[in-house]
Amino acid sequence: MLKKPKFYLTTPIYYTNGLPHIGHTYTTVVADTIRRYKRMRGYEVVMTTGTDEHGVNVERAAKKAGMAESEFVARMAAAWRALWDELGLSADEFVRTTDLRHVRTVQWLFRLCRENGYVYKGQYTGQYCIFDNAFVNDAKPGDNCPDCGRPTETITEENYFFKLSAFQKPLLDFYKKNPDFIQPETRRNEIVSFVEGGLKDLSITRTTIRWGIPVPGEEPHVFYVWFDALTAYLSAVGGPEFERRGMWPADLHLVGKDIIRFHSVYWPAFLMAAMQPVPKQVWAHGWFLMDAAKMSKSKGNVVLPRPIANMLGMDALRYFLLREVVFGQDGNFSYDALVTRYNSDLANGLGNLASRTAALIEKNFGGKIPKPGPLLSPDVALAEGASSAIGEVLGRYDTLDFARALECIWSVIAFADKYLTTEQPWALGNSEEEQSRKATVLWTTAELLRIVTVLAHAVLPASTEKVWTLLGLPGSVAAVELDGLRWGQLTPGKQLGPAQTLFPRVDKSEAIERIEAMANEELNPAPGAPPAKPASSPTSGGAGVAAQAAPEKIGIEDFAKVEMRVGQIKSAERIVGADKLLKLTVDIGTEIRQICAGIAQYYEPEKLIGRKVAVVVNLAPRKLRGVESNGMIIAASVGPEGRPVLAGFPDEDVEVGARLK
Ligand code: ME8
Repeated sequence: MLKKPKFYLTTPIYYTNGLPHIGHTYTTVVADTIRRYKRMRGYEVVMTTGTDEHGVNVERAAKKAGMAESEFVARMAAAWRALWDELGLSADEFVRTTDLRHVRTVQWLFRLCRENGYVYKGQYTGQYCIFDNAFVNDAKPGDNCPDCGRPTETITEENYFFKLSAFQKPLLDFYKKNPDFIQPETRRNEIVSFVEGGLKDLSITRTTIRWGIPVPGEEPHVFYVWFDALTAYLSAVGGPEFERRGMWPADLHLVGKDIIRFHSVYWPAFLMAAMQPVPKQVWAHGWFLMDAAKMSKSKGNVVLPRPIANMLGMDALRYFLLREVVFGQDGNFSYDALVTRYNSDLANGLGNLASRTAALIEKNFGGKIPKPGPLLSPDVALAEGASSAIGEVLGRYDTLDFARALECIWSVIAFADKYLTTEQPWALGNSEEEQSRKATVLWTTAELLRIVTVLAHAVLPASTEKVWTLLGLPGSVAAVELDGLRWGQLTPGKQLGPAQTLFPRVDKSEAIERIEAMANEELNPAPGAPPAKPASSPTSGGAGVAAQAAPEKIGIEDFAKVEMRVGQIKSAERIVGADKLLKLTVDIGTEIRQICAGIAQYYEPEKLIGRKVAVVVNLAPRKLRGVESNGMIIAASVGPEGRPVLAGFPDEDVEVGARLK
């Protein structure tokens, strides 16, 4: 048997001073999609992710958490890993920069660079950004970091330096010989002109940091974060003995545009200095922005993956991330766009086509794939459309143009919807001729569905397996070889599989409110609360709500934690795009608060002005549909639809700000 070609790809090794948000999830989803795709193209694939655990930030975070660094990073790494597992994104290799295999690799690489004359000892004074773990070139004391905007610190220390300056020409020659090394083109141009501008030597060790990999025999020197972190890609697949595993050099490093320079300048230079093979490609994608700004926990605009996966299923998030933004460019994340795409493309698109086709085959052919009769021109057109989509979609995946690959697949789905609507198999009678026509139309639709399922699998791994089962096809869709995919391979006579829940439609406002509530809970957990657990999602057959635990009794001290006061509504207005929410300003005696309340369908904003209400005033602020809500108005939930009725004080003239006990 022929040996499979290998493909080794990586995500960045993420910092452990926070937990994954949608940006990290994006890179990891892309890597996972490529991995699945390449496997279906016959490659032996290894995907690596991991955690970057050294440096001064971690020292500080561990101190703040009252833990030893090793314990802190072990917990964080476990949390990252657990989340990737939960989201179906576990890599083949998870490398931690505190792993022994990694420590050995860094020390080995350093020794080679030194033996080859590319390392020397020197003094370094510079402005250092402790948040980005990097000296800020050309910054003066008092300057802020150009990347994160925070103040830099002046640091002088003895360092080992790497002779990056010696690699200007080798790097430029390398870029010229390997024009695809840096992608996309715009990033390549940026890097080429950066290197043409001259390269300064780089300090690669620190003596001011304790928490790092020691430079053997040179303590207190520890490795500087980039020499350490980048090497993790090599540690993951054998380190010094990489030849045995046969995966190095990496075929693809996927990164965000923020770290392209480290990957396309430093990393190949380190490897060239050590005379080791350099990676084949670095691909830098753009940012996912929230409200047009980079996400950060302190700005309160972080989007978390788990609540979305719980509400809509992970496939919906994968689809959205890859479909919404052209790979390489920046994009805006909005819950509105996410749920709109879910309903239109997944529920009404793929989900509807699959269940409609299966139901028609069930009803007309006892659930057996029918044998097609003579083909008419609409059938041929559909077959041709699907066949040419195969080539186009594979070409798009090959260039990581996921948005256009999906666009093409979904245009085929739309074609099939139209075909069914025009051919109307449900309107055909039982004569032999009409039965035969019905069989042709339904076989054609089922065959198209099979092709679409195979093509979309890398992006929608869970739901395409369900469609595969629904169509009664053998084995797993993941095992299909894309190179052998052709129109006409669906065998008639096979029985369909059991019905599947694919993408139930959701009410947009409700879905967004639930996602936001889960995200708020995850970002501001109640003290002592257990970590967030996956709830049932509509795609797992439940109603999308976590099962309610039996109510527990609480002591008066628990009740006393909730501070409720009489408030008076000063203004009320609707929120564009949120049918259920009103934005209120409420006087609570000591201050005026902005509070969002889910009462818009039952209360006219104008009639609320002046009304006295009960307000929970010590609830952590949260954002609802992007609007800050600082407190909660108490209302009864009445009837099966949960109509809100505001709690109030009609009999007595109570003072604004009075406490409820
Ligand atoms: O930089 N949009 O780790 P990191 C898109 N440890 N992608 C985003 C994003 C956003 N808003 N935010 C983060 C580090 N990312 C180093 C890497 S590698 C040897 C060492 C993704 O935790 C994107 O891939 O800050 C970005 O490059 C990476 O997360 C940064 O992760």
